[in-house]
Amino acid sequence: MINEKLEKAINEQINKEIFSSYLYLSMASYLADLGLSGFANWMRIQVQEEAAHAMGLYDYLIERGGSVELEAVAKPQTTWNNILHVFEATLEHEQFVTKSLNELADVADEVKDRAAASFLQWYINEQVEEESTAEDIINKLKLIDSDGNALFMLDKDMGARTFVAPVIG
Ligand code: OFO
Repeated sequence: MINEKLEKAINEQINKEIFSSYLYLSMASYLADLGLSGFANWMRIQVQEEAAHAMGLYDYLIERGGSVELEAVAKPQTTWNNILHVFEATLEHEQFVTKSLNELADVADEVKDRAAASFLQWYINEQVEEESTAEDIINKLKLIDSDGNALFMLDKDMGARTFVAPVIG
């Protein structure tokens, strides 16, 4: 049976992952409104990734004999200043999630649940890639600046992204 404090903290993280998915879904619609279908596609894949992250924690909690207790999902922001602002907000959000996962792993350590700590390490490692990908896109957008052709090419690249279900744990 999983420790109650850890169960509560994992439930809170499930909510954050679902919110991430919801936030990126909102960003995808903003990007589609800008006519950037490739970027919108990229963000929609991100939506699926975040939903998979939430489900990984959901399944883990059940596997450990805990109970999933879903909370309300907050309304996400619906508009940004421009495309660069979208990815800066993405990076900021991922940094928030990284901090939250580190705190969650601290709870697992505190209650001496090594299995949970080991499981959560996958999520912490994943954040390195999540942050670095957002940084990479920000750098490209800064380089492109107002070059419409370069933005068109990048949008095409972003449109090629496909969903590969993450193997969690
Ligand atoms: Fe779930 O990795 Fe982003 O938030």
